[in-house]
Amino acid sequence: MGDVRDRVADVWGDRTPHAKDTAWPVRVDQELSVAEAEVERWVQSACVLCSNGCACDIAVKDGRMVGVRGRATDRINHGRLGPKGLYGSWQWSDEDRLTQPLVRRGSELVETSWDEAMDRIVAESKKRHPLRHGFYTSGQLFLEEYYTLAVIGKAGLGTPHMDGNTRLCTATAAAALKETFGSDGQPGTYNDIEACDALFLFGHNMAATQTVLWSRVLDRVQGPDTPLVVAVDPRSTPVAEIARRTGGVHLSPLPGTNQALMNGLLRELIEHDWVDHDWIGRHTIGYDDLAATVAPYTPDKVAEICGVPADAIRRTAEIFGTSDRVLSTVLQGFYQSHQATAASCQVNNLHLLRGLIGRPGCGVLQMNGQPTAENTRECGADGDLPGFRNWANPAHIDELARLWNVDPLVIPHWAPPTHAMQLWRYVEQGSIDFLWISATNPAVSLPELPRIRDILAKDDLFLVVQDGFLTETAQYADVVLPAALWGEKQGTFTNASRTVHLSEQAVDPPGQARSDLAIFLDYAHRMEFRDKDDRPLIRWSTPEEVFEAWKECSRGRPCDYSGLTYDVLRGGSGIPWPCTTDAPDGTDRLYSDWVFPTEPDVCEDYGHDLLTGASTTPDKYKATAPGGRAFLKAAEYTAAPEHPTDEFPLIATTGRSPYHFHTRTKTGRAPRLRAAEPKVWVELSKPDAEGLGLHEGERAVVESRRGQVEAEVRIGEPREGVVFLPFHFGYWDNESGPPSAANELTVTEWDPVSKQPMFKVSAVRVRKTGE
Ligand SMILES: Nc1nc2c(c(=O)[nH]1)N[C@H]1C(S)=C(S)[C@@H](COP(=O)(O)OP(=O)(O)OC[C@H]3O[C@@H](n4cnc5c(=O)[nH]c(N)nc54)[C@H](O)[C@@H]3O)O[C@H]1N2
Ligand SMILES: Nc1nc2c(c(=O)[nH]1)N[C@H]1C(S)=C(S)[C@@H](COP(=O)(O)OP(=O)(O)OC[C@H]3O[C@@H](n4cnc5c(=O)[nH]c(N)nc54)[C@H](O)[C@@H]3O)O[C@H]1N2
Ligand code: SF4
Ligand SMILES: [Mo]
Repeated sequence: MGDVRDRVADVWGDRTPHAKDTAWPVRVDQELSVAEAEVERWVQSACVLCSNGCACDIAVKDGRMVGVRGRATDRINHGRLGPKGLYGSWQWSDEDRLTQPLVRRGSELVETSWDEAMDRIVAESKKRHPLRHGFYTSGQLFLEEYYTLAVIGKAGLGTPHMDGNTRLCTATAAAALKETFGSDGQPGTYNDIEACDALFLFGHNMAATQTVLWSRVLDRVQGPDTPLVVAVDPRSTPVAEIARRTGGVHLSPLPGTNQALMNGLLRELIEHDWVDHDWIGRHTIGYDDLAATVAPYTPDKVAEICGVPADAIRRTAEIFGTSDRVLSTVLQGFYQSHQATAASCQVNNLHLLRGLIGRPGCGVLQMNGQPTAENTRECGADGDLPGFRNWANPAHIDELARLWNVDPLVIPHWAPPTHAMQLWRYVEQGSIDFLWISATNPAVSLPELPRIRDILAKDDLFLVVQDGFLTETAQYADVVLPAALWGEKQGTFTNASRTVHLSEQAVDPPGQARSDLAIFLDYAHRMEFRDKDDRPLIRWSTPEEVFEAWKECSRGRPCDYSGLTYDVLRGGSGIPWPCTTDAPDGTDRLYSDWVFPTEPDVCEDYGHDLLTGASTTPDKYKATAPGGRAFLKAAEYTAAPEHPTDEFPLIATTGRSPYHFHTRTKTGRAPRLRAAEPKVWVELSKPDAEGLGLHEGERAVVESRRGQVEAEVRIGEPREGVVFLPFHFGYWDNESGPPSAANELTVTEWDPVSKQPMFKVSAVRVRKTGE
């Protein structure tokens, strides 16, 4: 079955309803700029415009990408693609692609050769102590690129200052999984959608941000045995609308109050004894402490803190407490807040209280956002060590040292790796003055942009930016490296459901652009990194060779890739890790044996106090004798660091539109998507708009203590007191226009455990433009 409808007007496409516990039907989506008969080759890949990882084939003609088609045989999307996958992955104009390296001469960036650009980088690098180097990478490169970068940073230079924009994105997913289960690793699977009786979305606007996954949910909702849907979001999103339609609940908490709400839900479960005491006795630690912590959070008290009706809290808890199989997803409404890890752990706790884990339909999906964020984490290109190893466990450091044939002391592990918010602080203070940014655009995506621009513009900073386009960030660089993008290079990546896909090279990169892998390898060779025996530290050159090396690094760890090969990944569908000789087809669902990776010699982290972020010492951790049990971790609610005042009476929250991806470097250049949402807007509730005398379509200024944005007014979705702005609109196509980036407004604050910044709460005021 095919579906050729316009996916801008009709984001989720035709319904293919089906019953519970039956397979999601196939529907193949395709978009071509030429007649199908003219396509010369179809090249296997998967979409890199969100964490869903929809498998597709790229159509090629005359050396150019001319379309995409969803792969019917793939376990993730069963043929479907959403608007970004269909139009944003290849339809962008490449007129202004970077095709040659650039170096700064005075105030100008001028074209240069690869040799000169790389020599300049290497000269600056050799001049400096390793600890003056910082690397800020992405959730959008390939596994092979991250692993190479991680080895360069950890065993070549020996700097702890490496993190990804994944800190802004999925750091909390990783943190919440480590705190509860001992290690990162998605417990659930997308297949739980077919099997669940209730679906909870915590701060996740799946309808806009994983549009294909939402089609999968809609096909259950429209079939027989409709699951009850619960949406927790201060805006009335399409998810909230479906929640109401299924007889579920839309809870609309004030931004920043998730932890109070979660404590309230847990208390209700305990009060009604919707608890599997036998199961938690055998498989968890911490019940008494959890019960004591949540005891004061009565429905009335929570109703007051969160601004939601007490009965809605009761009903929500009842749905969780009495449905046979519950699937939960968690994303930025929870992750980008001041109690991010705490609130996300409470979702895990709801499942643990009832033993709803490791069984069909009972998944927890601590979601990813970016397409390859999972790999940043696994490979240790963020503030983690490769293979989910524990930086505080000397045996794990020894394993890496043996694998790389280096002295364990070379691998930085004397303190936790530097998280991105701290990395930027070090650059601000000048202790890091060599910063290499790859595949991310912090001049638009980091909080408090006026501050970030000052940091990027520092005279004593040597800045390398590696991207396909001359982004807002690249304009500050001393050296700009032109990168090959998706379709122009080969590699693998892993989606939010642990499924690994291979993306083949379909076309040549433009001009002299090179893959990120080739660039990192060139740097490693020029730096002459050596192992203990004076052999080159990095002895691979092709993506497949890196993949083979990575398999060894992952062997025996929770994210075990040892049973995978490029050829196996060409077999029709992506495959979920762990994939080993014992599980050659991969593993759909983790923890079906209810043994969690919490043993001290296995776990990725010894954990933290959720309220303060203080680390648990190894000895204290060992004393809890986890024995494969999961942790029920508790925390009180604390108020957000920003709150409405007389001067700034509204809360601004930020997020996404279905048509644009982040700072729009691709989707802003794809004509269909650009036309769908050409410029920034601000959403207000009806009463707030009336109070301010604002009407739909008028222009308004939104101001915080840090900056301002001018935007078009839309009236509708947020709850009263809350305004919403998409963060997509930087300045590359709006250099002389009024400020349009939501991060002009946001604040430099972060969660104490995951260190993920708080993009979802800023105090603002709004006025009509010109008043
Ligand atoms: N179309 C599109 N899809 C994308 C992306 C994109 O840019 N565009 N980016 C991808 C990436 S990297 C990511 S991380 C994901 C993000 O995917 P989501 O997390 O679904 O997206 P957001 O819009 O950032 O935030 C989700 C919701 O959180 C709500 N929210 C705000 N504050 C609070 C709060 O205090 N509590 C609660 N409960 N909810 C709150 C917002 O109203 C919003 O609807 O999307 C991925 N998919
Ligand atoms: N206010 C607010 N701010 C936010 C968020 C929010 O919800 N609200 N969400 C945060 C989240 S979750 C995220 S993930 C970040 C995203 O923030 P960014 O990572 O800054 O956003 P992107 O626009 O995706 O930037 C990726 C860059 O990589 C380039 N690129 C793409 N592919 C490749 C490649 O293969 N190689 C190289 N070298 N470059 C490539 C693209 O051209 C683009 O410039 O934003 C964060 N910022
Ligand atoms: S849901 Fe995500 S991965 Fe799938 S087509 Fe859309 S953007 Fe691409
Ligand atoms: Mo993200």
